[in-house]
Amino acid sequence: MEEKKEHYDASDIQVLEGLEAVRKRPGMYIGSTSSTGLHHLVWEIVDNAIDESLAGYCDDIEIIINKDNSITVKDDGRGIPTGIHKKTGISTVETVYTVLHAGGKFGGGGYKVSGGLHGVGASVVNALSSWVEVKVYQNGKVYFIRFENGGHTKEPLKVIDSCSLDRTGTTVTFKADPEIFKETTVYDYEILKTRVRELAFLNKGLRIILVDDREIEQKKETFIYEGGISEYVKYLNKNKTPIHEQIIYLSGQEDNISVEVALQYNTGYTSNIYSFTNNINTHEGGTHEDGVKRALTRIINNYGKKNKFLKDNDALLTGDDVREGITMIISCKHPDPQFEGQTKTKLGNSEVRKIADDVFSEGFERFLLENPDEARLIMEKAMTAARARVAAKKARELTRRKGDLDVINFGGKLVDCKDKDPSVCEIFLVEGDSAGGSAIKGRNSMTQAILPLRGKILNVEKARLDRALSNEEIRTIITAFGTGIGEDFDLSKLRYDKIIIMTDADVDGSHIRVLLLTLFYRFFKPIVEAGHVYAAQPPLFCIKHGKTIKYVLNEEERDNYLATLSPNTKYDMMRMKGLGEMDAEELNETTMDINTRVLRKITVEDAMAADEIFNKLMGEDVEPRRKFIEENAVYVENLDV
Ligand code: 1YM
Repeated sequence: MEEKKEHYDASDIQVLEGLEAVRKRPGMYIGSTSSTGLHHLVWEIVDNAIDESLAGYCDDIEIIINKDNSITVKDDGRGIPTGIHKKTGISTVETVYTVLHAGGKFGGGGYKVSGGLHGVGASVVNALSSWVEVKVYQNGKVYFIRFENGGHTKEPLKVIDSCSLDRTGTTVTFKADPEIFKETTVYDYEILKTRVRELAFLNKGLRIILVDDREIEQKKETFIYEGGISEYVKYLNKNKTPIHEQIIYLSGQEDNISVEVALQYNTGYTSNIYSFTNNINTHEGGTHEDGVKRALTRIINNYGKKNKFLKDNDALLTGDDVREGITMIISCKHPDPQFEGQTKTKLGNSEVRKIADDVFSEGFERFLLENPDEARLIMEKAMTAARARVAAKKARELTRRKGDLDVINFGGKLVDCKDKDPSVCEIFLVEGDSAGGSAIKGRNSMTQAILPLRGKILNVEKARLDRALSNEEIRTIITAFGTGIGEDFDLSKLRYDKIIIMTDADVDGSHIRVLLLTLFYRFFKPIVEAGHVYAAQPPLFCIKHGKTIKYVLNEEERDNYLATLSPNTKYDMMRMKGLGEMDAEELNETTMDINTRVLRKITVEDAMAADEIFNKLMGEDVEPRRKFIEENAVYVENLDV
């Protein structure tokens, strides 16, 4: 590092607070100390390796879940600088891991573009770990440093070995502190895998290996996509039917801000647009997404008019028309992104709107000119959507009138709560009339509304908005929520703070949950994004001994509870078959009472995953569905798809 000293000045590093501050208020730094926060630690370390790859020095990253649920992250970059840091007087490695920095540049030179805390993450991870070990391979030497008890340096950086001169990189191992992560310190392989795959898609050519060493048989998967986000679109469309073969890819850069877009239309009716900035999913969109959408609508209309698909006095195609059936990834890399919005996942930099518009319009216009067959298919698709939109509007007007007048019919299903203040109200969407009956009796009638659902909800993947609106269950849900739908949607009109899906813990139950999540994902995404959707967690087992009855949520809890009983107790245990088996009081106590119940907040990722399962099970393509059912035959024997 010494050779770079001249690049530093006092403003490069701002020591804001000590690591102690991080331990006092971990939520401020990693969001929460739940399982989500735990996994966040991994990304903070991985982000530094990704930055190194974006800077052009690293091709391979390996993430290992060790037996003790510590995590090892390795990269083959330059290695964190090992020299003495001018400002702190200790090695740069130690500085990076012990000094809490303001965001922004640390090492000088190239900018950091990866997500998370912009390079400040290493010290945060250290603060929240029982121990951390860092090895740096540099100049033919292996440097080593260890920290304990929330970031206390055990011993300064030292050389512990030699290595070949061409071996460089950083290896970090950390163990999350159970004092901080009281809920759990156990990693979920699938959570890590989903994000690793996404990172590999977003950073083309980067190889990321994920290893799970906790089981006797090691699990190991490698993710590398030479096609980057084009392969991501292909992956997302794998269970859909594309209307054109080629994935359209456009990219460009201006003022150090790069924009990449990949897209493909399919025969479906929904639009799946995912945007990212510096590898962070911008769920709430922002200027990059606005710019691309604006350009897409304009270019298609221009092309349509110029090539006589649209006549002079035809109405213009709307944004929704041209996005029907589109799967699109937008990836922006920005040296200084501003994140806004409720969940800080909306890109705010205004200059990006024009850059994204320019990059997209230039590339997409050329694509349409050079590929008239594909252009025709896309035009026809958008024009059909426009016709359906006009029809849907008529259908919607019909529901609106019905919604106002049909109080009796509506009241017959929804059992509303008395309080009208949305911030305290909840609605339970309950599977079946009998559980619905118990829920009505067991609820707190001031704040808890019950909507019993009969039978299966319409498969919205196959249905456009107009048909979805003709489904009675769906209409009831829309009316109950109060937000309207489609162009009329207004989140501020939501009548309940919590929408709680209450289904059985069996295959039918999860099927209904998937259907509901898909409905929300497609038509009420802002409700999911704003964190209003929850899944109730009804107990899986009921254990009776003597006069005591204990309900437990899962096998682990069951075993823990059984272990607390004396071996002589007679163990009368029953696996719950459904919500309908519980009477009102039991249902209240186990699943509804705000003091004793367990709810799971549904995230957009959950809804996205539901969408994926849904596509497999319900999409038009029979093959993936047959395969899924075959592979999961034991679970789906009474699944009616
Ligand atoms: C497994 C985690 O942290 N890799 C890593 C981190 C750094 C560098 C290389 C690096 C950056 C720079 C120069 C620079 C970091 N360096 C710093 C700092 N992997 C992992 N690989 N040389 C090496 O940004 O200029 C912070 S992170 F600030 F010291 F330069």
